Amino acid sequence: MNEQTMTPGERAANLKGMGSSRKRVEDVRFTQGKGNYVDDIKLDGMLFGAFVRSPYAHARVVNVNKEAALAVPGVVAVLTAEDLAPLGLHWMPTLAGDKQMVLADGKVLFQGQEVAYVVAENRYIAADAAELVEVDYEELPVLTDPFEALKSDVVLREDLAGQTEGAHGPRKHHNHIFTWEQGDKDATEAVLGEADVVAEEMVYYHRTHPCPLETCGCVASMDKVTGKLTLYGTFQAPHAIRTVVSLISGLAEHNIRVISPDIGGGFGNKVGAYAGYVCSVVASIVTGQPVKWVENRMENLMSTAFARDYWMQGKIAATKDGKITGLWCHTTADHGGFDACADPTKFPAGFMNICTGSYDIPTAYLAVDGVYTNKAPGGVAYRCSFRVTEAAYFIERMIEVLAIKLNMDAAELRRINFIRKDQFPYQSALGWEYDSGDYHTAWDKALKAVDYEGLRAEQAQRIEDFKAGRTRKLLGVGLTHFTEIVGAGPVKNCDILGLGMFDSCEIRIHPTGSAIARLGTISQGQGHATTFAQIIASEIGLPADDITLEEGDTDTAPYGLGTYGSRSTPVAGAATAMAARKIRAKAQMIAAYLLEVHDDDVEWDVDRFSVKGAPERFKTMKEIAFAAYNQAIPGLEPGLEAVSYYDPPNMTYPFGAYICVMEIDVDTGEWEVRQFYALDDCGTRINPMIIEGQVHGGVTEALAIAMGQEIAYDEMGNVKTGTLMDFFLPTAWETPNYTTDHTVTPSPHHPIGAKGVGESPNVGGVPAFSNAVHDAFRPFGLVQSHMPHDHWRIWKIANGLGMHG
Ligand code: MCN
Ligand code: CUM
Repeated sequence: MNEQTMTPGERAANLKGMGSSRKRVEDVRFTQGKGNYVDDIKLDGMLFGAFVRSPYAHARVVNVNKEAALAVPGVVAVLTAEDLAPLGLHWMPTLAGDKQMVLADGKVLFQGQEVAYVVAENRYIAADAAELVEVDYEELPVLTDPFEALKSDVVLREDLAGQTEGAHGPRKHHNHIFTWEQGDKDATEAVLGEADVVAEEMVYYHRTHPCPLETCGCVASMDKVTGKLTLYGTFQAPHAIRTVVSLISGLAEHNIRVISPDIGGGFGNKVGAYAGYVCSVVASIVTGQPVKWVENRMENLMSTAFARDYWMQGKIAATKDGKITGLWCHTTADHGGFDACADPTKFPAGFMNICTGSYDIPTAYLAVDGVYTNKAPGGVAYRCSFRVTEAAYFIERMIEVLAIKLNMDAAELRRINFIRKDQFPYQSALGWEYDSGDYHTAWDKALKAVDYEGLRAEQAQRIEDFKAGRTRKLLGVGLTHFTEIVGAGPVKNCDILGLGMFDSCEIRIHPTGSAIARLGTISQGQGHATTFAQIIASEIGLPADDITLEEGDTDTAPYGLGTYGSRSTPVAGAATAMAARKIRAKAQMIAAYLLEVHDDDVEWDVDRFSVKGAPERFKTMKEIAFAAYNQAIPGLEPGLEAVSYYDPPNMTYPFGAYICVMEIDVDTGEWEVRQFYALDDCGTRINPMIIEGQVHGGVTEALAIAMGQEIAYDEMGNVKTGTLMDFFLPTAWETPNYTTDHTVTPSPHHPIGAKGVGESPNVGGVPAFSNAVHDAFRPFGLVQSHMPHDHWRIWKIANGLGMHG
């Protein structure tokens, strides 16, 4: 085959562009142990930092005695708040407009809080010496329940005493952080008052943790000769970290280089700024040596970015035929000791106001109260799309509860309330403009795929058999239709610490027709090096295999806001397409010049420009690239590169229909997922295999959350699930088979029509699993029970319903 005889289809296949299940290029390194993670970084003279952490959830720190620790050979320094105070670094600003102690300043607010930082020649010495730091604590009353906290006289945040205004408006109580309201309260209450039917329920989405395989860590290296600080770390937003470090340390931003090397899973855990980063930077500046800090598993589970912990009180109103007329939600949000949620500035409860879900609900009201408790800070993490997980769980539970009240089939109730295809773009009652969707098509496809009618018939038979004593197993059918909102976001609405949430891509074509692209995002396992090269391949006709992709080095990558909120494809993916199009536009001029025709007389054809009407006369992109470096048009600057900073006009709204079929043993509480069907619509699909992988991973995390995983506290504020002995992390053994499927509804405003997908499976998966448990017990009177549905809790449901004789 040569360039003359190959068909356009063959040439396109050669590119491995959009739509091809190109194998992940990064896996060659990862599967051969050639990944380069933070802990692989070893610099000359590198020291190691370890924290002394509080065993108490709430206590005054009366005294810290460093002497015994400092006497250990190999210990270089022990830092406390007193050492950081003169630098103004004993507290740091949080992404949510609050501030957080870097090292305990007079008191501690959660178990595992950082009290002192020991720097030593190696990790072992640092850990041993940390044990020798003597801290005198005076215990204080502990508040782990947000409802109690709002009534208690105990003041958690003494530093805020007397402050009636927070970063997001008035504070109602000394343990209250903010109230966030959306929608029309009066109108919603009026609708609820007049409705035929109102269902009311408290939906709790428990506290959990992303628990990536690689914990958080960094290496700070201050070069006192050049004045340059290099900070390697597990950062999901390297540029934002550089700016934050500059603002809080006073170092000039050009003297800071932040590098995110390979990251072993982030899942939102690695968005925030942690005490470990600040202490490592300070320690490196003080000692003049590089300092590494890497959390162990317990530290990771106890102290960095938890997820959820939302108490959602809901009321949903409908006509007697099941047409929903209104939705009301009041959420009590447990933020722990500091408000360190990583939300866009104007959204203290993230995008919780997507809680009208996939439904055409004319009137709605949402209020969220953020509350301080004696738990770890964080709160936006774990494939969450900024609280969309909570919102989807809430509405998908409320739909089920309403179906019970109406004595209706829950699939039919959804169908009659879906936003119709012709209603897009759709303005929701809580303020969003859904860009596109086709929910009915997806829903019908899903129900048909699992033989929904057949399942209901089987379930009816099962109930009969159960009642007749022929079986002890129930069958549950868990339905979910979710709508995601990803791609933060329009700069006019979305910023983090004043940094607009655009993203970027810079592409350089080399003379021989290969290329390097650099983005403002950073992969943590999502396969960006594979997929973004595919976008470029399709846009400019160079094979994806000839395109290197680089992310995560702030000295070389264009400024971007990073990877979370499934924003890379919606925002940086758009920037990639736009930068590629700039290159193509210049290539068109060069091609026309070389072919001696007018610019308008050439047309794009997969990997080349050819003369209109004379396809045998063409210049391939490879030829054009070379020409750009020596005989480009007189007067036109040489080279072939472009950069795009993309500010999306709107978010993208992926959606999906998930169905879980579950068997439950009422005597043991054991469950078994018999079938899990996941239909995702993420618009134009760049790499179907990677999408499938994202769905498998996300549904498995959803299984974990719904069926067992939690960060539980006792009344003393002790973390009861701080190790992988008691924090459920599914392995291949517990993971069921999944069937994936799709429809394609392109985003109308995205250059290639793509929507994000990374978080969809968690948004849709959790309600599907939970609804399956509820559905199994629905015929026996269960309306609502809280996750996680572990064996013990399921057994208790059965027991409470009198099923144990
Ligand atoms: N993709 C595609 N076609 C689409 C949409 C996406 O082929 N229409 C591809 C993308 O090009 C990318 C992957 O799917 O390779 C995920 O893309 P996207 O949905 O844009 O999400 P991000 O790249 O921004 O990743 C963030 C998202 C989040 S927020 C969490 S949390 C999460 C998730 O990704 N963390 C992960 N998936 C993860 N997967 C791994 N392995 N590790 C994590 O830490
Ligand atoms: Cu919310 S977890 Mo992801 O956005 O990194």
